[in-house]
Amino acid sequence: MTEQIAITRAISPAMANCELAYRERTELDIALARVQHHRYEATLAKLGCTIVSLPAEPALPDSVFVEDAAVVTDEIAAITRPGATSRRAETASIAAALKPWRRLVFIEAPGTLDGGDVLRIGRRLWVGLSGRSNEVGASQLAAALAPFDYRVQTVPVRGCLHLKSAAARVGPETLLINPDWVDKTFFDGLRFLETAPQEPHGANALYVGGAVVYPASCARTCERLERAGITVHNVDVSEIEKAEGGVTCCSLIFSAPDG
Ligand code: CIR
Repeated sequence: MTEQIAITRAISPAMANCELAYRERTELDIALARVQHHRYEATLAKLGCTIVSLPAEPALPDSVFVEDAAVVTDEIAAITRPGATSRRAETASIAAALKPWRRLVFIEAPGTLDGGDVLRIGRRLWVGLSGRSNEVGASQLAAALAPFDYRVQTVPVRGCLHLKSAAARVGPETLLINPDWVDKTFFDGLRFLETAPQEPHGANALYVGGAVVYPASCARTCERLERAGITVHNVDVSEIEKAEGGVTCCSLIFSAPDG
């Protein structure tokens, strides 16, 4: 089987100063965040990923959320231009980490793009138009992927940070979705599972190694996943959730070339 690489980055000591868009700021326990992040990495390793762990960036509060700094397909790595200006410096070290693996392309001003807004299933790609990613960023990504036969479409999202706050892959062709934040109509041909009404943040799930890494905070939605026959690995990410993060955002997962 093709080796899966997962790039992660240690929690920044400045994480308490993170960006917040829809969540209220509450006290964040950095020591506990580190423990939770290590357990998250251990879960990815158990599911077959080789972890490439980057050192913490003390000056960049949100730098643990490596997903936002790049979009990696089998062919290229698009280094993003994050929507939050405080996050733009995160991309330099991610570009350096991805350079051995992929040809790099760069999203440029006035384009903005956060990886959390990019959902990929096979050769289909959806780009959320959110407070962080704009049409220009989406079309630059589509242009970079044009030679490789992807179908790229934009999707408006409302009420949440990113597209993958509202919908994420939980099976070969299944989406876990909060229909209040994104419309199902954009995802023709897919099967849907809905988040439990009490758990609006429950759509962010990480599909890897044929299983789903899923936050312990969303027990009701978790039951729905298990009832649908999905294997779930629960992780407690309470401190990451306080920074408006979830399980997809703490890693960049891609295939290593064979051989
Ligand atoms: C931010 O607002 O940018 C960070 N505090 C959280 C980013 C989470 N990223 C993600 O879900 N892809």
